[in-house]
Amino acid sequence: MTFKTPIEMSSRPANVSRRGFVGGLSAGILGVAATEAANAESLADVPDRGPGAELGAHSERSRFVKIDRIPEATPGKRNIDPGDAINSKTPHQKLVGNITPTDLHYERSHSGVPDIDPAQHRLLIHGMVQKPLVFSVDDLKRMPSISRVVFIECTGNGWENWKKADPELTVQNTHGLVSTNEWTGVPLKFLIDLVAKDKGSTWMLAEGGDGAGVDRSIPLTDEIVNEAFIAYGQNGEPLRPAHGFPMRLVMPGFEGNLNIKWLRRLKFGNAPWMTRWETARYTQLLADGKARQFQLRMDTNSVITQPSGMMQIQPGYVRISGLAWSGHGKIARVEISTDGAKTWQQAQLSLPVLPKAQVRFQMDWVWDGKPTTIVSRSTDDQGNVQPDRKSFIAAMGTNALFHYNAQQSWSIDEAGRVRNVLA
Ligand SMILES: Nc1nc2c(c(=O)[nH]1)N[C@H]1C(S)=C(S)[C@@H](COP(=O)(O)O)O[C@H]1N2
Ligand SMILES: [Mo]
Repeated sequence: MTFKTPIEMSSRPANVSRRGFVGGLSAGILGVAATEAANAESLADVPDRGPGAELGAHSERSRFVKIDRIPEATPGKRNIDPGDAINSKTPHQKLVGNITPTDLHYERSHSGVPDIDPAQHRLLIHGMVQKPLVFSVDDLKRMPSISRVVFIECTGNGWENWKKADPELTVQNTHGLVSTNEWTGVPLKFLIDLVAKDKGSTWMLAEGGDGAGVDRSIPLTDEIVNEAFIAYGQNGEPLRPAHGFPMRLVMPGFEGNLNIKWLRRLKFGNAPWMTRWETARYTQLLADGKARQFQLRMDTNSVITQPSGMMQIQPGYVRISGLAWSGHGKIARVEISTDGAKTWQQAQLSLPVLPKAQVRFQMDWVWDGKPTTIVSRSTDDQGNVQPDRKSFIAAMGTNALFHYNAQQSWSIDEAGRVRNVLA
C-alpha cells in the first residue's frame, strides 16, 4: 500500500536539488570520513607488488570475499536443509551499487530448476489470435530486442515482519527477495503483432515449463502490453537456469510470480483463467475476512542495508546506505531518520535513477553512541510514499502475507548492535 502526496514530476525528482544526488557531495563531511585513515607521505605503508595468478577462462571472486545467497524455507524457518528451501535470498548487506550480481539474484522456484535444452524448447502463442505460432529460442533471438534494468520482487518479500520482529534477522532475511538485473529480450508487443491478437482479448495466460506448472492470468493493460518482454538475456549473457533459461517473462513493476520462468506458452483470452496461483495462492486475506485477488503491482519500498540487522557499529562517522524501488515508476526521494522517525533528512541517490529498478541511497551520519533507531522512507515520482508500519497494519490487517512494504526500522543499542525491530 502507499500514501499519496502531490509532488511535481520532472526528470530530476521534485524537491531534490542537484546536491541531493551523489556527485554533489558536501565538502563538510570530507574530514569526518577520513578520520580513520592514517597520515602518510610515501608508499611505506602500502603492500608491495608481486607476480599474479594465471589468466583463466572466467574470473572468480577474491578468496577474501565471502558472499552468498541463503536458501530458506517458509517465513521464520532459517538454517534449514537446502533440499527443503523454497527461496534463496540476496545478501544485500554485502552488496554495493544498483545492480545485483547474476549469481546473487534471489531465486524463488516452486519445484526446482528444470534442465532445459534450448534446441528443444518452444514457446507456443495461441488463443484469441489470428495466427497461432510456435517459436524456438533462435526465432526470438533473431527479433528486435530491448534491454532494460528492472527489479524483480517476490510478493513474499518482507513477510517475516508482518506479525513479529525476530531481532536476529539480517536484511538478507527480511528483504532478500528483491534484486535488480538488466534483462534482454523481445517486447511482448512485437509478438502480439506477429500472431495478430484479437482486439477483444484482454487477458493473457503465461505458463512455465517446470514441474510446478506455474501459470498466471495477466491483464493486458496498455502499460503491460508496452513494457512486458520475453527475456533470454540476463546481465549480458543467456539467462541462468535458476532464472528461467532459456526464456522468461519480465513484467516491470509487477509481482515476481508473474515473471514466469522457463516460459512455454502464452494464451490470449478475454477473462482470467483463475488458476491455482491466483486463487489458492497469491491472494490477500484482509482484516474483514475477504480475500483480495490480482493485487499485482509492487509498491514503493526502501531499506537501509548498511548498517543493518546483526551488524555492529562504532560511535562517530557512519555512512548509511540502502536501496529503494517502486513498481509505480522512478524513486523521487528517500528520507532517513536516525531518531526513530521523529525527524527526517534527505538521502543522496546514486545515478542513474531508473523506473521500476532499485536505486542506492546514501547519507552521512555521526552516531553519538546513544541507543536509537534508524529507518528509511521512499517516495516515487507518482507521489506514493512508503507507509510506516502502524499505518500499513491499520490498512492491511494481520491476516495477509504478501506485498509488505512498511518502513524497516533497525534499532541500535549502547554497544552499537543493530537489530530488526517493529516501530
Ligand atoms: N515457471 C515458474 N515461474 C516462476 C516461478 C516458478 O516457480 N516457476 N516462481 C515465480 C516467483 S514466486 C517469483 S518471486 C519469481 C522469481 O524469479 P527469480 O527466481 O528469477 O528471482 O519467478 C516466478 N516465476
Ligand atoms: Mo514469489
